Amino acid sequence: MGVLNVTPDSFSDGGRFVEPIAACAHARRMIDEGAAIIDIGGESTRPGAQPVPVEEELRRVLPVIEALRGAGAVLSVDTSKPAVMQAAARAGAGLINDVRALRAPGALQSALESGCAVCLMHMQGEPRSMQNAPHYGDVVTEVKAFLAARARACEEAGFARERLCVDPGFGFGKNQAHNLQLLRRLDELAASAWPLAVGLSRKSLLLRILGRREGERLAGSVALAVLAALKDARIIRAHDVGATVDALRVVAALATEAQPTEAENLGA
Ligand code: YH5
Repeated sequence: MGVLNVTPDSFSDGGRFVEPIAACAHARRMIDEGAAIIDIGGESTRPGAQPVPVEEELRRVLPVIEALRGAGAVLSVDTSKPAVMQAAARAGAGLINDVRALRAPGALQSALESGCAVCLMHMQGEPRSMQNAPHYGDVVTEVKAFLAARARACEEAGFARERLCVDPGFGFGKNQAHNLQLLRRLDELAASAWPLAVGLSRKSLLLRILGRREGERLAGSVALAVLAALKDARIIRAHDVGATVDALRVVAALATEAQPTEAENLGA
C-alpha cells in the first residue's frame, strides 16, 4: 500500500502533492514500482494535526481518486468522515482506511453501503493529543481486543469478513515501549480472524532507534516492513514503494520459490 498524501500540512512530502497532477504522477510511479493499493489521504492524522472540514477533504481527495480510476491499483481513501467515504466510493475507491475504525457517528453505515473494503485501525485518543500520555495494561491484548470488537461490530452490521482487515496503528497513542511490544508480538495480532495491515514507514519509532530525520529512515523502514511480513502482516503501508516491494519479494520467495525435492533433502 503506497502512501499518497494530498494534505498541504503533511510533513513527509512537504505538501508537494497538493496539486492533483503531481499527486497522480506520484501514484502512477508507486503503481509501476509494485503498489497494489494507493492510500489517498486528505486529512493529516499525524500527532498534533488539526481536523480538516469535510468540504476541504473532498476537494483534496476526489479529483485524485477520479484521475486514478483504472490506473491498476485499488484506491484507498484515508478518512473517518461518512460523507467522504460515500463520495470516494462513488468516484472509484475500493477501500476505506479509517484510523478511527468507523467509530464516528454514521461511519459504519456509510462504509457498509459504500460496498468498499475497510481497514480498521487502533488509536488511543485523538491525533491532537494521542502522544501526551498513552497508557495500557497489556498493549497487545488491548489492541487485539479492540480490533476484534470493531471487526465483529462490522460483521454484525452486514460486512462480509472478506471486506475487513485490521491494523494496530503504530504511533497512534503509543509510546516506544508500546510500539516495540506490538512489533515483537505482531504474530499474535496476525493470528486473529482478519488479515493484518501495518504502517511503520518513516515513523518516529525509527527516530528513537536510529536518531534519523524523517527523510533518512528508508533502510529502517524497509527493515520494519520485512519484520512485519515475516510475522504474517498482509498489507504493508509504505512511502518508499520500490525498495519496500523488492524487500517483500525476497520474503515472498521463501514461501514460493525453489523448494528442495525430497531427494535433495536426503542428500542425493
Ligand atoms: C497506519 O499505521 N499511519 S498516517 C508520522 C511520521 C511518519 C509517518 C513522524 N495512516 C497509518 O504515516 N493508516 C497513517 O513521522 C495510517 N495504518 C493505517 N491503516 C501517519 C504516518 C506517519 C506519521
